[in-house]
Amino acid sequence: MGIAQEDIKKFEKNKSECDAIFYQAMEEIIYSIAPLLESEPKYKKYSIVERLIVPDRIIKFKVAWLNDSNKIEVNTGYRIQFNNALGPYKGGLRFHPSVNESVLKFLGFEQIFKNALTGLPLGGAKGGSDFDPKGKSDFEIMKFCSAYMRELSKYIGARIDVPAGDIGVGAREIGYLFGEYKKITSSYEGVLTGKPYMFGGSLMRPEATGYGVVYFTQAMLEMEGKEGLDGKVCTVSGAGNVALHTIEKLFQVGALPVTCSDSSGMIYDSRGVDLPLLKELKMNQRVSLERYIDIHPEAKYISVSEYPQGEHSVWDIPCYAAFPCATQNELNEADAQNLIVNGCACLTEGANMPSTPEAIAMFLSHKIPFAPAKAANAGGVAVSEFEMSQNASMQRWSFEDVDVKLKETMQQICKRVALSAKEYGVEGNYVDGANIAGFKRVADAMIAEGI
Ligand code: NDP
Ligand code: 2IT
Repeated sequence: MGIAQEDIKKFEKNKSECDAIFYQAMEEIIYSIAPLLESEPKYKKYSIVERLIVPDRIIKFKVAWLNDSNKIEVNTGYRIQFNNALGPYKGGLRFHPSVNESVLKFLGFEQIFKNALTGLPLGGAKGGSDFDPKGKSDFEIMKFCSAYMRELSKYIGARIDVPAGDIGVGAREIGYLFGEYKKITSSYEGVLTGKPYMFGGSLMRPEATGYGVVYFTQAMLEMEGKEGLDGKVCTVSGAGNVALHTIEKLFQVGALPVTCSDSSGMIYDSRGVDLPLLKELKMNQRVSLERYIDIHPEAKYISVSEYPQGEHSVWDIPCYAAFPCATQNELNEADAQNLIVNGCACLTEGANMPSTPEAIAMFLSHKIPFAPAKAANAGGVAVSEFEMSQNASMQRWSFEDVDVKLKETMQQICKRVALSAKEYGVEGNYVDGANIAGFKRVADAMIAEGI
């Protein structure tokens, strides 16, 4: 029995306790790093895997807040501080009804390796709440954020733990969270990233994840000797921060993004999606994508109720490159099959773990360049670190400066990942390359820091 099988068996007993989504993330890493564990006995000697899969601490608390009808509502808040071997805990906050401990554990675990891949001094964490922002008034969002921060403020700090946005948390929520932190502590510090520019946010943080996704894809296509994105039809899922800025950068590099989606359905517009309209609908009005066809009746809207469970009709559309940018496990084996049959030449994960293990295996077995989330969407957290640097030194960097640094960072990550894959005998496998390179950096720091 090989080292990976042994490790998997050992952790199998945790499966029922920790549950499927965290196990999925953990299993992928353990399989990927098997060659490294074989060749470097120090990682076994220092029990790095056993230590890494358990968060440093899981903070769970009640969030009671007053809605607009003067009724008290109660939600659960979390912050999972996973590992701070490389720097302060860092990672987003997700507000979505599907949030639970296991989802945040998977996200926090992935974040450790993603942050390590950036080469920046960042540990890994994730937090959030089962609070559903949909349909809430601005005042309700404000009251919830204040109540959530009243508890969270006890555990974070500019050099301790620096949260940011994720699903359901953007500049508006970060603004309210920052305001409450400031009131409680009287401290004006870079305790959150993704802040509005007027009080310490970095230029380009809103765009960073999506732009980084496209920069990574360009670097990977070049590395693999494939044609670039110019003139190519692309499919994108999601219609939030990551999806819209991926679409924006795709247009800028001459590609034609033809789809997007939200939790109620998808839009297919063969002329290229109307980005200004999408921004108006999803960022300003916060309404369903269905409204797109009021303005563009010739585009196609397919409601989620129209396609079978587990199938995502975005992936039925032929494309050169596909960009899942909505949520976890949104692209399954059947979707991968559809994409490949229709000639898809490259897949880049904008969301965290959007592809199931079976879908990933299908891409890898067809030798189609596959950019895993922890490498491809690291541009967001990288620019978060740039925001921390600017706050700490009381400086403001220009949009162009941040853009240049982001592009360089994504190119370096791509190189790092490709080299690791080559070194460990899996050339062209960016999934294993990312897991190995990320693990190595964290593991070596853990060994050097003692237990
Ligand atoms: P947003 O909240 O801005 O947007 C999320 C989008 O995905 C919305 O269009 C939403 O639809 C859709 N969506 C969410 N859940 C589901 C679901 N269960 N089924 C179908 N559609 C869904 O979030 P972000 O764009 O910030 O995040 C998207 C992904 O990118 C997440 O996986 C996140 O972890 C990851 N990510 C985000 C980063 C960031 O900087 N923001 C950085 C790195 C990764 P609707 O509009 O109907 O709610
Ligand atoms: O998944 C992610 O990398 C994020 N949600 C962004 C984290 C951050 O701290 O900017």
